[in-house]
Amino acid sequence: MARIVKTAAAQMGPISRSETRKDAVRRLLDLMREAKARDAEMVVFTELCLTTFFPRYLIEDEAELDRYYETQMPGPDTAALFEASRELQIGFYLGYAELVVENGKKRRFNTSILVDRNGEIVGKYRKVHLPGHAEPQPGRRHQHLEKRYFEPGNLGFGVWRAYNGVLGMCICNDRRWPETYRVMGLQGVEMIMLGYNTPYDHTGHTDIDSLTQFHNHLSMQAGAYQNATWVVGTAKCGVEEGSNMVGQSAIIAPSGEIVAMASTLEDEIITANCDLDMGKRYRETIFDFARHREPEAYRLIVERKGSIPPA
Ligand code: CDT
Repeated sequence: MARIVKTAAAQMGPISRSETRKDAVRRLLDLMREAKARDAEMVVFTELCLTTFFPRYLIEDEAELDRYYETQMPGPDTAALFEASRELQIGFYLGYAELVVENGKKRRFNTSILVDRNGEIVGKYRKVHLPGHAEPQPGRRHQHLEKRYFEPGNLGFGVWRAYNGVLGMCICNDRRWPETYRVMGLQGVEMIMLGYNTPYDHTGHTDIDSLTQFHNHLSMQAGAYQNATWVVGTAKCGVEEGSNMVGQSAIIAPSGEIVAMASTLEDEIITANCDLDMGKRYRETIFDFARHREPEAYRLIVERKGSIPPA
């Protein structure tokens, strides 16, 4: 019997710098209700979906910076999402900036959580691959200071038994790295959820940046196919405070095919009935990891790296 998860990706249009947490949560609740009306049982929100994408600014005042982070989840402004989840019986993935105090020291992470249909958190992930810089770059129209405002995630790439399957999470830039998918693939992941904020001018090289939409889908489609998993990629997009960000949120099957894609640059729900059994035929044939992977050969290649003669 098929294991269908009726899944929604909740793309968001821009969030302005003046928009409050309450405003953003109101939009998320509208998206959640629409996902439910379209019969979804899980909705994937985006990366840092409670505020504008603040790493584009140099923020030197610590109190001002702290306001972009959540110190509790659920917190006073986000509790409504958990209540709606319970009431509507719909789960969600949510990306947010997390601030924790450990041994008197502030630690900051770019985080996502997986919530079940009863409003309970079942998994937490902290973004591993942080793009951009720690120091502002001269000449850039928009900074990308994730390396300043977050430390690399310290929870690894876990997977969780939920929704009658094995689910995993990653965040934005993680989707470009094969290791992200493979570490979860080796744990039998069946669906990977992720949110992204991707400005078109993210490398500063116009020829590369003109391929932003292609590289967005290329990364997720390759990750899905090579690891026989569903990938649900949800954008924050459109022109946010002058930064033009890619949309095309997509739900991608283990075949690597896009089965649903957003067509606007605004708040938009897309849905698909994702059969978690669909990856099985790939895992039993072309991507039977136990039969066809050659970990020993990979180890030898890595070890020999130092002995490659200089060009
Ligand atoms: N948010 C995020 O990770 N964005 C990056 C682009 C910025 S690189 C300076 C991405 O890989 O989409």
